[in-house]
Amino acid sequence: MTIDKSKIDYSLYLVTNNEMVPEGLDIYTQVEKSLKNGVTIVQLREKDLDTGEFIKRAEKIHQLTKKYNVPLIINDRIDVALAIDAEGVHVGQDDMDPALVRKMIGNDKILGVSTRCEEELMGVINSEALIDYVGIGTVYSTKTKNVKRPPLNIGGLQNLLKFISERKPQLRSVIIGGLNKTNIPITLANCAYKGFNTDGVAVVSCIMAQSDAALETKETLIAVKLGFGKVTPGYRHNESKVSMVHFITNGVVKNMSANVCIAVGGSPIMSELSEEFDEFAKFPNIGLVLNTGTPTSSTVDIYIDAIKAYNKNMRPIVYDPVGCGASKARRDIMNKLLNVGSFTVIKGNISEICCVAGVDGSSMRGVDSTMDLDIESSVEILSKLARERKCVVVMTGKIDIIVDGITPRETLNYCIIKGGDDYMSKITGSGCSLGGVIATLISSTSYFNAYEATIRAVSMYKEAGFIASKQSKGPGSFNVNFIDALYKISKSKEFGSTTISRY
Ligand code: 3NM
Ligand code: MG
Repeated sequence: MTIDKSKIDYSLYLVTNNEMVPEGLDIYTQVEKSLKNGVTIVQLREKDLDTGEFIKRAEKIHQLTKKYNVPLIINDRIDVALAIDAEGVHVGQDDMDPALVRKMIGNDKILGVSTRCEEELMGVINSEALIDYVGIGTVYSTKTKNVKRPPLNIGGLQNLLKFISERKPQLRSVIIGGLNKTNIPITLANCAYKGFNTDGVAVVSCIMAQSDAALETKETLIAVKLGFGKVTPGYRHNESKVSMVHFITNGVVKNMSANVCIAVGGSPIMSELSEEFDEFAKFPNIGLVLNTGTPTSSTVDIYIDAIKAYNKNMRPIVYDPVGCGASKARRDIMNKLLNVGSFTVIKGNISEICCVAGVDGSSMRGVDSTMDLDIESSVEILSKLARERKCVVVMTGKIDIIVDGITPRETLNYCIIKGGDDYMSKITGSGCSLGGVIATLISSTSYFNAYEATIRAVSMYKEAGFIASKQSKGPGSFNVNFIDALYKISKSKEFGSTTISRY
């Protein structure tokens, strides 16, 4: 197989491991499934095979990789690589000197070297041999390989990628160790955010050890693409800090939103001054609630500035497209905002969600929900939107449905939350200020906990509604009791009268 070394796609790099293949499956079927579903390069790594057996296996694997036009790299064994005319060799720090390897395999083959620190990278950069790529690891702790040094984590990884970018930007790299579909997007996004890029992600167990390697490969590839995406819905946070919530919201609900945010431990800021958005978005643990319920001719630019500032600084946004289907003008605004950037959570009633999802038949009367949909169709629409926008989508109503579009899956996870009380629909702002509770909770947790944090926010909200209703004589006292209840239960672990069904 002839390869153009300038065009090698390192994005999803499979390193094999025969020992962890589940019973009933074998290394060949696992590798073929992974090739069929998007692995871009394969390394055959065998630690215990005798030379004859190694060559036999390598030949069989090579037949497969050639069929999918994917390069095959042999770990450590130059003789095996030469015997089967593999596309390349990968060596570790304790293996043969890369300069010698290069002499033996010639200039057309791919040569990769494992590195763990600046010193080892310096060795690669100064090597007289042409080294095509480095493996950088261990990123996170892993059971797959017995590694003695502590994992690099994001900070260490960023430093090494920076080191390369400053000294030898043409050196390709893949990152390895404990990477899986859940942590890949945020890991890549966190590096890209700083301007330090890698070329791919190398994985072992998250494909080789899986009973459905086809599905797992597909999902891991989605995760890699998400991480490499220019638009990153990911956000960063700081464990120790209290959440701040920046509200751009409609005039009707400002007071209620601020009180509710404080009740659950957040710190609200109301601002529609574009000039300070970038500064705000740099605060630790800040999130934006963008509620477009009362747009004016001048607010659209403010919305856009806010989305840009929060996306740029990798902070979460809860988008509440209140009444977005009520008029052509509102639909135009919604479309503009969807085109500007990305959101972490989109929240709305049935009509609003249908409108954002671009589903026909969403008719609106004022800002009230007028449509009726069964759960199955609702979940379908929510999943479409969640997948497209890579965010969490919340549909509020008699029951609330939440879909997780952040964790890449073939079928998205969702949950149904039941509880609350009718009183909640008798006061203004109860829907809108939920956005503030969601923002408070997601801002103090990591991107990949945003779904769980949203579930907690919605259930806490419903539970407070239920508790308050028992103590109230009417909507007026309900309003007061609701904030009391929310304040009291905001630290609770469980919400007794609210049910969460997960799917
Ligand atoms: N090399 P998994 S870590 C083969 O740090 C290998 O150089 C590493 O396996 C390094 O994807 C590793 O299952 C194993 O965590 C990675
Ligand atoms: Mg080795």
